[in-house]
Amino acid sequence: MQLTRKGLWEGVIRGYREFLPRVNDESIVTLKEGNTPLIEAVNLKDILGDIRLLLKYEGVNPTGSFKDRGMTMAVSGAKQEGSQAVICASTGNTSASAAAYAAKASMKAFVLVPEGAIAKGKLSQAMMHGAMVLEVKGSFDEALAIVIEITANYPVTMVNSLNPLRIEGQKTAAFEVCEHLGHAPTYHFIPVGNAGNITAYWKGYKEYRSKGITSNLPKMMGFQAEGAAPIVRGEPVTDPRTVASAIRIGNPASWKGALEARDESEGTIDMVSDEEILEAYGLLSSREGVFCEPASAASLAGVIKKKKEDVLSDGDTVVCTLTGHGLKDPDIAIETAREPVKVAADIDKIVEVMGF
Ligand code: AN7
Repeated sequence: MQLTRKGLWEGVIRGYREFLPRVNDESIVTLKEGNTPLIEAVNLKDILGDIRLLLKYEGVNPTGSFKDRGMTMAVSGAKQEGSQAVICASTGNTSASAAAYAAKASMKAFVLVPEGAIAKGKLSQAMMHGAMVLEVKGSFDEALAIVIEITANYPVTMVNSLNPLRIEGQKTAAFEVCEHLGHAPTYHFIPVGNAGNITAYWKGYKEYRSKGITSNLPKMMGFQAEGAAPIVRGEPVTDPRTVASAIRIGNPASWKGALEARDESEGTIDMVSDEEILEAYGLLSSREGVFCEPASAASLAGVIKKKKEDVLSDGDTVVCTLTGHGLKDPDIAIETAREPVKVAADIDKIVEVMGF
């Protein structure tokens, strides 16, 4: 038998070249992001009835979140322009991704994170990839405002989702969903923080339809955390609070994009409580074997809420984006899951605890 390279995935830029702004081959910076699984949920029928639920598991990207799809584009674009440094503000995942792609590109990375407010996994990534990590005594929103001003005045490329290349890369997740299903879903549920991702998915779905690759569009269903729900409330939140630190954002940069996605798709932007988020987070890991971080579970919490409100019907195809891996935030996992049983190194005691 002959070994063959057929079907090997080369990352989103090479995988979706004809749908993306041009990047010279020598400028492509990739860690082979994208091509993530769409996993059918099978053990939630008691809660969701006969809706068909599929989980777009973005936690398996190279740095453990969907940000890698956008970061390959943003860092490649920066390299193509001859830039030598990138900068972002972040609730964690963007900083981890920027740090990794900058390392791969031999560029400097500066990441501004709210002090003490990002999950350990993410902080460890940014540190290990060699970024300069600036812990700002302030919120994500304040850090982003500073980054915007720095990039206007100094030779450093912004890789937050205000950089349009980020949105371009992230729209490829919608392409993959359509390819897996053979069409667009009925509903697409997604957590909303800075609102770049909902903007990107909607762009992707619209592009596949306008090119005749698909013939339908989903309703876009964005979910914020109750304590950090500026779009739902219609005004910025100055002190956003939620257990889901990734989406602890009070003044989203892509606010307008989220409203367009909602209105054009006849969807909704709604909110879920921390309790609902943590319940969904536990269900995904304990029943479906899919470990995502708390912010990601806002999407399933949204599905459960809309099922209770009778918005969803049997037979609907519903996709949830699970934006980041559960290992990003081990502290919340250990705080919320069942505690390990401490036991002596004694077989009789152990089998007794096991219930035999
Ligand atoms: C796991 O890393 O904003 O609505 O700075 O990490 O596109 O912002 C992260 C956002 C959802 C929200 N789920 O996406 C950052 C950052 C996870 C996230 C979101 C984020 P957007």
